[in-house]
Parts: sequence; structure tokens; C-alpha cells
Amino acid sequence: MGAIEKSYLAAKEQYASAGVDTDSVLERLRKVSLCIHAWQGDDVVGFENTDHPLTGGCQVTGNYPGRARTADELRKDLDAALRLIPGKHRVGLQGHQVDRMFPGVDRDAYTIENFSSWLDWAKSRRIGMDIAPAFYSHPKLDHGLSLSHPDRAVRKFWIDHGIACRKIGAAFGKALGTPAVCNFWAPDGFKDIPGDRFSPRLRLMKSLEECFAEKISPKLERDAVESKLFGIGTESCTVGSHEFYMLFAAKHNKMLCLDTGHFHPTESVADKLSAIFCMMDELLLHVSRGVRWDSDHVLVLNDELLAIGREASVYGCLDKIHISLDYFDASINRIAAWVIGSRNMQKALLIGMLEPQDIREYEKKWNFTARLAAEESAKTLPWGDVWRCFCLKNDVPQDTDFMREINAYEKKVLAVRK
Ligand code: RNT
Ligand code: ZN
Repeated sequence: MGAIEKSYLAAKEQYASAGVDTDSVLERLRKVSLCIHAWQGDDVVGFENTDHPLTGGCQVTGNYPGRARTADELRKDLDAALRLIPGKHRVGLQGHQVDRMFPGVDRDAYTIENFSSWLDWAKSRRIGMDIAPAFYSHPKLDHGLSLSHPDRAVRKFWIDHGIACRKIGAAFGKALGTPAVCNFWAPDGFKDIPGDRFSPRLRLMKSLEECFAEKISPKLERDAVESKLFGIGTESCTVGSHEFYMLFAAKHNKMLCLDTGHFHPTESVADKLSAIFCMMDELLLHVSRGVRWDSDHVLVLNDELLAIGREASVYGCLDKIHISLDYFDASINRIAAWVIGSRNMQKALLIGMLEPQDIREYEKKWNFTARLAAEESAKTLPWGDVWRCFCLKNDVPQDTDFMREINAYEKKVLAVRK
């Protein structure tokens, strides 16, 4: 028996005395399928071969060599990352990460044909695919407005893009046997203090109602709507605010998408989960790390991520949550960004799943002293030994080893992308 198994058995015993069955936790974690966000691999540029700059208030910083310039290169990079992330995951696309363009066909008329190689790739790997409309990085994002623009023709273009992405998502869902999450995030907002916040919000509401008018089976596609607090160039007002989308999602039975970078720095997204679980059956999480602002840093195992992992797993509601990563860092190797961020998300979930029962038992008895002592004591439990066993059982390198494979891939593939 190797050192990792030996340590696992000792950890298993220690957890058992705290009432935790580590074998069942390993199985629970294996079943959590994260959505790996393809847009970390191309710096959210897309593959329409236009010179559309990244707009919509998102910013990618860094110029680490090897960005994927085509869908084929991106799939190769995703394969390299998926080989190093334990478990079986899905991949999320943006609506401009097409395989191919057709003459005279713009985003308002995309079909699954624009993503056919993505479908073949996903089929061959037996993974699910999600897709989000790209309401940004296009001339029709005018004065910072898309679905809420006062010009009906501009709104109609974006409404048609949203409808097209839902249909593409349904095609993914049908072919892959797992419903595609189609997340609507519109960058609409104002840099400076607007005179009218109300009309754009009414227009956004009506545009979204048009996007969602066609009923699509939830077996094929699930709609989500993502709120935001501000973006670069929309510092003074975001049309699709948290209040707007919470009410829209509740009224129209859509999934709310909480992006952990889209709230005030002192707000806890972790705390929102159980409130939403009370009244909604599904939720999309975009897990990111803001540093001073919505800066989309790679996930690290910090208190915020630990809290999200705990709140997501401790009430038995994990099946209600779609967990997608959502960050883009071009200052480091992009495969490493996926692998490090995904593994940290999994570690946060694992630590939540391994939490001893006594914490909540003490709370039921109003013994907050013992609860605090138990919460702090749990931090010393050997979760790392369980994690290392999880990597071993799922045939991926240990944390200390995966960079070797990434460095080899960088040398062989990324470094020659000139
Ligand atoms: C933007 C939102 C949105 C984007 C993707 C690229 O702040 O987080 O989810 O990250 O559409
Ligand atoms: Zn997001």
C-alpha cells in the first residue's frame, strides 16, 4: 500500500470518529460536474475572425504566450486541462466561440452548424456543453447597450442572438443527453449617472421575455440570468442588477446566476445560497475571485471559496447548483489557470462535505461555545489526505505533480503558437 492510501486510511479513521464517512464523500465529490469555462483559454476573444475588441466591461490582462486562436486549439487546450482535473466535467462556451462562420451570417442567426465541431468533440468525450450568448464585443453593442437599447433594430439583433443560443444549447442537450445551461448576461449599463434607469430596465425585461418566449424542454436546455454590479465603463449603473434578475428569475421560473465577482466586496455570495434554496430549485454559480473589483482572478482556497464550498454542500442541495468557473487570467499559463481553479473549487466542496456533524448539533442545543470550538477544531482535520486520495482514485497527478505535464504541453504546443 502506498503512502497516500496509508494516510487516507488514517484520515478515514479520524473522520469516522467525527461522524464523517470519507468513502461516501469521495463518491459525492466525484459526481460534482463543474462547468469549465472555455473563455479562459482564448481570453474571451472568440473565433469570429473579426477585429471586434473585448467590450462589455470585461477586461483580460496579461499576455502569456499560447492563447488559443481557433476552436481547434482551444479544444486541444481543454483536453490538456480536463486530463488534469479529477472527475468528469462539462465545458461552457460563449456565443462567439464558433467553429466556423458562414458568409452573411452574424450572431443573430447562428445555429448548431456554427458549433458543429464542438458538438463532435463533446460527443467523443461524452461531456456536457453549456453556451452563453455573447452580448458584447460586437458593433451592435451600442453606447454600452444591447438588449436594453432604445433602438428596436439593435434589440432585435440581440434578442435573435439570445434565441439562437438557446436553440444551440438545446441541440447540445439533445445530442449529449444532458441539458445545456444557457446563461444570459448582458453588459448593459452606464459609465456615468444616467437620467433614466427605468426605461432601459423595462426594455431589458421585455427583450428577455422575447428571448424566452419559446418553451424549450428543461431536459434539453436550462435558462439562467446573471446579475452584475458594475463593469468597466458601466460603473454608475448596470441595467441587469441583482434585484432585477432575482425578481425576473422568480417571476419567469428561470435560474438565477450569481457571479462571485458581481457583488460589493463585503457581500457574501455564500450566504445567499441557502436563502435561494428555500424558494428556487436551481441556481447557477459563476465562481470567480475579485481582487479590489470584479477582476476575474483564478480561484484560490480562501475564506470566500471555502464558505461557498461549505454552503453549497452542507445542506444536501448540491444537486440544485450548477457550478461554473468564470475568470480569465492571461498573465499565466491558461491550462494551469483552469486546473488550479477547478481543483480549488473541488477542494472547497470537499472540505464542506467533510464537515463534522457536531457543529450543527451544538448549535441545536444553543451551545455556541462548543460550536465555535468545533468549527475551529475542524480546520485541523486531515482533508488534504482525503484530497490526495481523490486525485489518486481519479487517475490524475497530485497537486505537486501536474505542473510537469502542463510545462511539457506548454513547450510542445503553446510555445510554438506564434
Ligand atoms: C461578466 C460575466 C459573464 C462573463 C462571461 C464572459 O462579468 O461574469 O459571465 O464572464 O460572459
Ligand atoms: Zn459571470
